[in-house]
Amino acid sequence: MITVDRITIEHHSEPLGIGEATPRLSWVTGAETPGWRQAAYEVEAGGATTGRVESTDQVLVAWPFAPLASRQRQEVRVRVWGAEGSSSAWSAPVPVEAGLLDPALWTARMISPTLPPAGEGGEPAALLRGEVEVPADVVRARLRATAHGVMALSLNGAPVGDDVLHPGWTTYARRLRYRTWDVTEALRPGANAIGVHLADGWFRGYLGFGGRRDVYGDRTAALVQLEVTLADGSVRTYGTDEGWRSTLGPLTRADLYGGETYDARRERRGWDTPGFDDADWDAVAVVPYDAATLVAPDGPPVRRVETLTPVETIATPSGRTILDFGQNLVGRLRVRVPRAAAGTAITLRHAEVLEHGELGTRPLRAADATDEIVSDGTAFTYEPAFTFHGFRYAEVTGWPGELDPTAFVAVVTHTDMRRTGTFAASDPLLSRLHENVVWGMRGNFLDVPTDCPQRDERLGWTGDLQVFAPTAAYLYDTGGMLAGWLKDLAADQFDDGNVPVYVPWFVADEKMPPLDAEAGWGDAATVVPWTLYERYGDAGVLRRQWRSMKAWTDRFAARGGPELAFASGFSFGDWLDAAAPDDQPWAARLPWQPVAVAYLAQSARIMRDAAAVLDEPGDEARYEALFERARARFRDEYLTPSGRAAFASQTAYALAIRFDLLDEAQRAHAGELLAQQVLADGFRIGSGFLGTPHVCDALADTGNGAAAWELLMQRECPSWLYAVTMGATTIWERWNSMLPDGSINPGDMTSFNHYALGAVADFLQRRVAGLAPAAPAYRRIRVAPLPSPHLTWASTTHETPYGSAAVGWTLEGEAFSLVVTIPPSTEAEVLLPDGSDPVTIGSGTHTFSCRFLAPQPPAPSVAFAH
Ligand code: RAM
Repeated sequence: MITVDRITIEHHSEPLGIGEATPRLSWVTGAETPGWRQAAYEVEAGGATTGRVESTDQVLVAWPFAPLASRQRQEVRVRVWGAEGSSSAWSAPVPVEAGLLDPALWTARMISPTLPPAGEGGEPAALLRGEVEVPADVVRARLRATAHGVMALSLNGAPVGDDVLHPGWTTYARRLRYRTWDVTEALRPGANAIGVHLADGWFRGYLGFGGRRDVYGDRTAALVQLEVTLADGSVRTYGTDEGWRSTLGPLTRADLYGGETYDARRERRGWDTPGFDDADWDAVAVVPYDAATLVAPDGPPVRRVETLTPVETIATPSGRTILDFGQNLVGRLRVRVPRAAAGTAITLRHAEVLEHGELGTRPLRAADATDEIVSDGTAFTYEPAFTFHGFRYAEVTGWPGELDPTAFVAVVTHTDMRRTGTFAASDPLLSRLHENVVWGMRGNFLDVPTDCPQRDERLGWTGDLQVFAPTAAYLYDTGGMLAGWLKDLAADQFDDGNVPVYVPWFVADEKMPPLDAEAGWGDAATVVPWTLYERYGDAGVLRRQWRSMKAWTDRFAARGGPELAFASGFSFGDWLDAAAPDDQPWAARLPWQPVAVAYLAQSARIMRDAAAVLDEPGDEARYEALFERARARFRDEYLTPSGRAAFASQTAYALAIRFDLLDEAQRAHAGELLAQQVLADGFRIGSGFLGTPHVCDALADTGNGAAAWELLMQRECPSWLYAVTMGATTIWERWNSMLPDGSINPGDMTSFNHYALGAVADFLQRRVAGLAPAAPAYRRIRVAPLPSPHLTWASTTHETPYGSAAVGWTLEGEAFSLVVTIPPSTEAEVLLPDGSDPVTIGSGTHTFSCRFLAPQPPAPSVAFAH
């Protein structure tokens, strides 16, 4: 039986109110027949059909019909035929509905509340309300909204949607995101009340590491439009306007970094229901906005994704009470507050680690991460609305009576992406390392891919994502979220082509020196789109980013100067190399100039290949030439003719090997020297953010996998497993964020939740277990596992754009066996670790076995010294 199981519209999980008039379509086919391939398809939508199309395409297929009009809704269904004549039934229909594709359709006005001046420690949140009269014959109702700030919406007393911190963080001046919700069921004939709870968020709250507020403006505002379709097909719109009213709500303080103060005594019961008396509320001010900047989402919203309960209640040496949730996470606490005298204040402080048995808040720097709850005398449940904390531990003070840990849950909050990848292995530390990477991603994919989620920073550092994107794209479906972030990157790009070191960009600290084209950071402009192409087959993202990609690469090359000498200035370089002093994270073993030349070569190579995909022969030739120039520079300046690095370091060899800077003989020798370097470093990490993700691959690619294994399984600091042995449940910013004696690294930049060094997970998935893309979207897969006597088994799964793939192997003595499953319409090349010829397989499950003689880890060699 052939089935069409999952139709997706662009990268949308819920294609309601989308911004594309011609969204691309993808579908997954199910077929029991081994080796099944799609040979033809038919798509039907809104009464139109493509007829039978002879094509194997099923990922991001161009919209085959007339463009959707604003608000137009259609149901899409697909059927397919196999090469051997088999066919599927029609798939279940999937509705797709366009949002407002024409800015003129926005008739609502942007309104700003009138609020008392800020209290101590941050601004309060506002309530805004308006009422509308709707006719009885409404057949469809849509609410669209956005804000300067962050908002929660309600209609007739019930929440609208389950988004958290809407509209998230984009380059607001150019891209302000709105969302569309179906409110048909919640609307009633006659009077309806719309409520908006509005706080500062990224727009106006504390942002970055320089103590800045009001980054995007000094007043919050909301834009809400209700559109109802009547039985006769006519549409009426209502929305925020000067008739709305505002007041101060129960949140007397609400800030992303600082936390919230909730005063239950200030609740305005019934405020978002019709007929509420708002006579003592204030008028609102209409503020200007540009409807042309409003954009529909590319990815899913932020939601509450999971809850965790405390695993332990700790009494600290100083007599405080701390709840341990057993996992460093991002979100906030939901608290069942018992009855207490009105005015009783409960304080919740959050931190990632304990130090000397007490809450370790120093790494949070100026982020207070403190929530306060003030009782009104009743029992109620409270969860902050407009803040998030990175924490494992919460200190509770002021609790009425004996603390009841069952009154607390931690609500894990992040962009609600579909999970697509897993990895596990027989060594529990390695499995935990992988799990830590997953948690690190979850904590830092809260609308924007950030470096860290806890301190006064939480920025979309481009370098961090540049190294982590392949891992991210495997673990979760990031196709929509990252495509959206790349639009912000392009929108924030400077006129000279330079890419900001974080996106969305603003000046976080006036004292920060201006940064020139930053190797490894700005390269997110090329690497991330290329990763989305490679992993999801999204050539459209290359086309859309093409100008941005070119502008970056050209600017980066220009910084190098005619000789590509990168003669002056500062650069982050191989950031946070374990050898760098705690207060000089840029002082890596390898100077930044060779890193820059290598990364320039990599971007040029990506540009050459992307130009070929986009059929831009002029650019292809131009970037091939740039690649050759960068390669020549690297070889002339930083390499001996035999392939020895001038600045011997793991990063130098790893980048040279991975970025294709060597000829064949040099490459073999460089691989050997890298293995020797790793040995000389005591099988410990000898690299930073930019080098580390490439070291194991460079070893494995040159036949030195045994050295990669020693590095991977190392437990002494610096190593990946060191943090795991220290009880880490996320990836740290520094190799030694926590020192072996349990004290926190004294540097003022010490996060316990930073995904950059977790980029090694891509190696675990793609190489250790062995599931790699050999053609865009995994249409062709490469299965080349890297077994080791360190493990008796490893396995990985990935939901590819074509369907589920899985690789698992076992090793008992010398007996290696492998099970590979790949989805319909794909094929895989399987390379067994005995070095036998590759085998090509089609869809279905296949088993293999062979004898595996484990190579020895490197031993000291004279060749290294001479
Ligand atoms: C710090 C963080 C971040 C990194 C920058 C350069 O803010 O470590 O991850 O990208 O520095």
